[in-house]
Amino acid sequence: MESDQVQKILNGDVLAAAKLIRDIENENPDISSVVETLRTHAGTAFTVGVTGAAGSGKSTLLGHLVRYFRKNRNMAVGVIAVDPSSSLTGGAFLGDRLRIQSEDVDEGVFIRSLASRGWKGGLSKSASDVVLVMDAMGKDIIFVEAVGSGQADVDIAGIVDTCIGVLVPGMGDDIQLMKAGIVEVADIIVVNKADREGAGSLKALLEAVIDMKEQSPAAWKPSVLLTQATTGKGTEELGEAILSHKEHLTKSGELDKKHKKR
Ligand SMILES: Nc1nc2c(ncn2[C@@H]2O[C@H](COP(=O)(O)OP(=O)(O)OP(=O)(O)O)[C@@H](O)[C@H]2O)c(=O)[nH]1
Ligand SMILES: [Mg+2]
Repeated sequence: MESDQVQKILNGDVLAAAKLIRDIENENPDISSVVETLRTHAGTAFTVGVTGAAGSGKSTLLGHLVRYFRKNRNMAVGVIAVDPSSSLTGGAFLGDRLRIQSEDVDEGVFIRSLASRGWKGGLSKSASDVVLVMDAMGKDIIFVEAVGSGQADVDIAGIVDTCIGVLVPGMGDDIQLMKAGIVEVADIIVVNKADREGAGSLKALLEAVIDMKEQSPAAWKPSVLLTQATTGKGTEELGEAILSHKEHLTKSGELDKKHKKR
């Protein structure tokens, strides 16, 4: 039974994976040995967290990133949307909400939404188990979308290889936002809604804050990108920035370390 389920997931079986993910979401204790077995087969996927305030455009950006990595880079893509309030499962509604066009979804794209309300083990435990399932399925790159609220940013950053923080101009006190932790944990900062006033100055401010931090020359310096997710402007550059960060992690040996730790 159990090895059958493991084998199916390793073969990329969507139904078997969906069932296991539902059990992870419900914190069903019976599945821990399946998860542990899968762990021995996983560890090759590159993982990317996308955090930011509600409505900052994370899902719209993800729609473009899925297309970029699937179409331009021919990679198998997984997407996990952590929804703090509601429970959604599969289907067109999920795709709609994730703002991913159906023509961009083929057998190489697997999307799941997780409701995190009431998780006892916390966001990072369940989300990282779901990442593991998608990794075992053979996905090359896995995105985790989560609404950022200080701690959630930090939680997500702890389970992914690259952390993207999404900000938008005109949300009031920019310095407050930065103190909230995005600058601390993000490898790439996106100023989305670049069509709005103040995007350029927010980018400049972020760059100044980053420059003020003391860093060794070999360390990764977070990049700040302007995007307009509604049109897709800047999103290919975002895809390329993710690959640059991946290359940095690979060359410095950090990627190996992160994956071993997991
Ligand atoms: N003007 C403008 N609107 C945008 C841009 N990107 C996204 N939006 C709009 O912002 C709204 C929220 O976009 P989503 O992608 O759902 O944002 P989100 O961060 O995923 O939202 P939650 O998942 O609810 O936290 C939608 O109405 C988008 O059309 C942009 O670059 N410019
Ligand atoms: Mg969203």
